[in-house]
Amino acid sequence: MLTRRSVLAAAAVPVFGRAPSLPTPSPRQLRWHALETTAFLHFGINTFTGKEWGYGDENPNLFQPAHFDAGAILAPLADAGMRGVILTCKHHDGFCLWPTATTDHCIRASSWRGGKGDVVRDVADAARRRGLLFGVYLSPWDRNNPHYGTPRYIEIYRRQLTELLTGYGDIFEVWHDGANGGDGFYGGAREKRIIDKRTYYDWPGTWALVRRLQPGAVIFSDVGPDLRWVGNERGIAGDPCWATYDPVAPDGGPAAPGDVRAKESATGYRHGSHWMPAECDVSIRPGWFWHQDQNARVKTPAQLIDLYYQSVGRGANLLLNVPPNRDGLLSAEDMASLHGFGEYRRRTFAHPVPRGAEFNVIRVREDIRYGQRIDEAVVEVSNGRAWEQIANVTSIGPRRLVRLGRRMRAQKLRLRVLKSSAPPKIAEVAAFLET
Ligand code: FUL
Repeated sequence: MLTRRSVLAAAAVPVFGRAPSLPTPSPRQLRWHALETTAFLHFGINTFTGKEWGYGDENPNLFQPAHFDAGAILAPLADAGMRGVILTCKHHDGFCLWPTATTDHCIRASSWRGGKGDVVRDVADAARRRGLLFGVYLSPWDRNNPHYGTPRYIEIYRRQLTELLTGYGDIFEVWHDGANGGDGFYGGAREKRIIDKRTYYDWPGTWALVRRLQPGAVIFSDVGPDLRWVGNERGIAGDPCWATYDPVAPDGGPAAPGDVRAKESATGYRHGSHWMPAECDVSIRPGWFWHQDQNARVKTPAQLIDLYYQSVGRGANLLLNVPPNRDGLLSAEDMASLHGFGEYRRRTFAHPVPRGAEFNVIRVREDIRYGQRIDEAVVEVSNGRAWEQIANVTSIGPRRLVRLGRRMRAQKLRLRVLKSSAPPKIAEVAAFLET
């Protein structure tokens, strides 16, 4: 095996005068890093109206996924290597996919399954059966709720979160998006409500609730506290992509969800003060929700593979949205792409290549329990005495994948660290063959 353990990995390490103190991941962040790829399910009233952002005045009875089967949705996702799934329990339209006590704008008001359906329950249970972790998306913006914009809505939002975080077992991730405020139904008012993104939600209070109810869950938003938005919805991390970061608003002041310098979210800061790695959310289709007329525009396996290298390969995680259709299942086009992506991952990454065999992909990892220590390094190979440089990298962190663009053979492979901010702790240097 051409891996670090058997072959090498040595490094020219700068000498340090004092012990470094770099940000390090929490146990909940470490669990998340190991997942690499997770699935997003955008499913709800929009699936039936054809919209991306529902106004909040939809008739709940439109929700009629006649063949809904959470197990059938999750099987192709798990086969494609997804290790967790996050469901849009409530999108901006305010329609709740579980029988919440907080509003009638929910699944109970649909005749589907006689008003007894609970999509959150079905997905959470099916995830556990498949060995996937389960996470929740709860839109802070609610275009249906009459109280949106007042303090009372914050109480309602927290009650909804409490229902989700206490009634559905272990939650690995809580997702708060940044789209906040604007036109809506708001109980019939049909008006525009603008909120102060920095103060209205009292995010620290909501995050404290999540910590209390689900201490193992990572919290995602534009500003963390555990995971940061990567700054685009194309699924592409910056290069470099540092796990450390300090969110800043466009005006240089304190950032808030929906009010952050997105460009810098992509790269993070080399010497940022928080461990706040990037999550790359992207849809397999042009839209987040399923639309019939987008069936021919599902990303191909090759496009998903490229995204994998541009996200996971740069040390971020990929959150891939695959929206269920009106039947309550994944469409054939999406399943075909997932299958191709999964086959590629198995074929390429199941085993590192043996010594002397051909390879064209390199994977290096730092032991991030000690922080992100390496600033810059080169990958070198040797078939005799001389070492030849085949790649250079900056940020590594949890992982860096390098596609070499040509096949090579080598007896030895090493990572030579050119610059680091503390003595490097290398977890892996391995070679793979993509075909
Ligand atoms: C955004 C939302 O506005 C989109 O509809 C989608 O849910 C995306 C993942 O997050 O903030």
